[in-house]
Amino acid sequence: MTLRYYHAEPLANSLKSMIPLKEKGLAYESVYVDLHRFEQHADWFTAINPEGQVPVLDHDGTIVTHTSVINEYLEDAFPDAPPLRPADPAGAARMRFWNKFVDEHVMNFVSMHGWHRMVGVIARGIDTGAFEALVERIPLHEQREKWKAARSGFSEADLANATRKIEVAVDKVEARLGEGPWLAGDAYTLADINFYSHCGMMVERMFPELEIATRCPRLVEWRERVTARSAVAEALKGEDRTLPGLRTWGGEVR
Ligand SMILES: N[C@@H](CCC(=O)N[C@@H](CS)C(=O)NCC(=O)O)C(=O)O
Repeated sequence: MTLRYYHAEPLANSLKSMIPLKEKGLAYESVYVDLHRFEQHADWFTAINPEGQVPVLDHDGTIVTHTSVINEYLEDAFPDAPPLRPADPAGAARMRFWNKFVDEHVMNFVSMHGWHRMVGVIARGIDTGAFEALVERIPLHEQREKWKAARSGFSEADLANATRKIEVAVDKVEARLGEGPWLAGDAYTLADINFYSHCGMMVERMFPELEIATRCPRLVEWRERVTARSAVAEALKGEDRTLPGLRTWGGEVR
């Protein structure tokens, strides 16, 4: 049995499926895809994932893409490994409710601010002709538009709306954590990993104006519990080739 995981820096989507691999103790070959060099759009990579995005899981030749799909695939393909999905239908439904919430109402909004601050700087450093040639190679229409928007700068209205979505999300999670220790109930699940990777781990650093420490004390305490897990600490040690000044997600906020 071989598992190969194609990924970028340990944050957002790349972190979201790396944590379950570590939590389950599954040995895998790690293939770093350098997004700063646009390797995700290179022919060798689009031959593996025609959508030109990371992460990708290759399990004995079965290619699985999209993090929520990868994570449930791991649950089904490795039933003897420590589970991250509740066994009872109600618990599994609660976990999927939160996964859907993060995938649809959180991920893209935190991502927009990250792209505005980081990818925009990279994109503006490329001259117009070279940039147009790079954009032409991007398979997904939405990603082409996102690269263009990052280069020109997202509109103030879009950024304000994204911040509003994040405010709603942190308040919703804070309220939920008043009912139990983890998002789906009594057990740590894929839902916690999802919210942590896309928002929880960096929301204080990226959005100091939200004053998370006073506004969401339960979220902060939950974040500490997730960070303290050895599988999470292991995943966070992964390679990070982001220029230090551009580390809006994992480190400094510009
Ligand atoms: N829905 C996908 C989203 C994947 C995604 O947005 N990946 C980003 C990295 S976090 C990417 O590959 N970005 C590079 C690009 O689109 O050019 C998933 O859940 O895996």
